[in-house]
Amino acid sequence: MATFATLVGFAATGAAADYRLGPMAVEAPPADEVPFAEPPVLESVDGILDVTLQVVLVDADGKPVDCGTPAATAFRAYKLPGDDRARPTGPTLRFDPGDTVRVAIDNRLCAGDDESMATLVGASPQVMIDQNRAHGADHTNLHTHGLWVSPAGNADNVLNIIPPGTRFQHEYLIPADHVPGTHWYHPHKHGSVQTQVRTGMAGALIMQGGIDAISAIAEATERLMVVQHFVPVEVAAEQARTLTTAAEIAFPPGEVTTINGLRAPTITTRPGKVERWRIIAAIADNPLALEVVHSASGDRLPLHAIAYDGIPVTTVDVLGDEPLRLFPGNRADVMVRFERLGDHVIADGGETIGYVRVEGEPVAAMAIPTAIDERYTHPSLLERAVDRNRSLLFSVLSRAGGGAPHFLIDGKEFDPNRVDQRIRLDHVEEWRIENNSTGPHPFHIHVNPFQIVDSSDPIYRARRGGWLDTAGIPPQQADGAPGYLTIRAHFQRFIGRYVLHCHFLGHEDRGMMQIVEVY
Ligand SMILES: [Cu+2]
Repeated sequence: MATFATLVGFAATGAAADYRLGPMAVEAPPADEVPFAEPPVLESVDGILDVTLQVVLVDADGKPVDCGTPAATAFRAYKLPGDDRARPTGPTLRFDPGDTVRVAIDNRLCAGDDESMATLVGASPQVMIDQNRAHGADHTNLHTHGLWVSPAGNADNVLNIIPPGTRFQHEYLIPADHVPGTHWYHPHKHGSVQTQVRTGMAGALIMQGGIDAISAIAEATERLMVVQHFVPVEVAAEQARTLTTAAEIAFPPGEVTTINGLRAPTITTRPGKVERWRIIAAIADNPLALEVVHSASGDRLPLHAIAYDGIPVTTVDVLGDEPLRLFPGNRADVMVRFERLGDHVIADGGETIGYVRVEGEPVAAMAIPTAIDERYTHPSLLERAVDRNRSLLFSVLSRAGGGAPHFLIDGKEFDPNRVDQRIRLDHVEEWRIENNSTGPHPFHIHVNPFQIVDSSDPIYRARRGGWLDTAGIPPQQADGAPGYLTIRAHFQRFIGRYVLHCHFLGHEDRGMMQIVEVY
């Protein structure tokens, strides 16, 4: 197997300053090309998926590092117990609606990576405000981003904390009527979410069924693309201390973009082929702007989006003139047809992150759907009576004396002991979420997804009625009015406390999060 260093493109012995490689060839894969590959897949059997994931600190070859022997270039990773090396992307978990999914997290990170966690455990409420900063990088937990499951107990409970040296068993009962789709898992321990996600802790959750059975989709070549932005552990730790403005924390420099942990991998396909890509923005910051370009002509290939955030659309969204924009946490299932021979690049913001080489004999004509039957997605709430309206405001306030600003929702930083939104079970609510910052904040709410009603961003306004679980609240408008996103959600089935937050995870770590309680 290729070493971890090869996979993510870092020198095994490189100092922190060497982690960023030079510019890649932009039109064709290099001579020593990396073939496209996917993470290992673990699939449910007879309705049960039972997995243990070890959380380990690894060296540049993916080998676990003993505590007390810091490596120059080390990452955090989800490792399978039987493997002697971790891969840079966690294993893919595949299951069906109605399944029971058990994930044990065995936290083998080194205690004392961050001493400040110890001072917070058991701290008085007056001290708790201090937790709204980067801290506790060796403590973790698990979030199943996009799954409609219980937020309580040992299910999708992100208020849980798994200290180093401990193991915690999760159990997710997947509803039989869950809309199947593309989701992902990552840690969500407040204070260390950004640093853990950008040093390697992410993997795909694929719920099978639904639109997978539509013939044009079933016939397409399916590929998973877990897109990650990597920095080594010591760089993430340094940046957590030194990057202070809202923009620096949301758009940190120096990340290496990978697909399934591979730097600029090459897909090989045949002319006429239609492919279905499950793309996951498994990132903490720096949104993606993805495009596929035919190298010889410079033409951008249309991407046909059949699902966003794992939830099928009803009218297929054809992206021709614009790149596919994904905020951290977003997913898109897109279909793309390769008609012409030759090399193509997959680019993110103009930087090459992959290649597609089209060669060989043409295949028979393959279809791409233009519409998807509404029975495959959530029933629309646009004509439903609204039980309650709410408004929320995301803002950033500079701190007296300097340093990182305060990241606020409704004027307050996160407090785990305060319930910010109490919601009746089964209510349909409409929320107007405003942003008076100069940059966007990606809004994410756990458990139930939401439907777009309106926005000051024309891209979202054009997608009125579409479903998401993460959407950028646009920045303050030219006339000084706040940017806004209006959504509807149906708070179905699950009671308990969970969270809404900014998915620029460095903003979340510093306080841009609220507790929701459905009762
Ligand atoms: Cu934010």
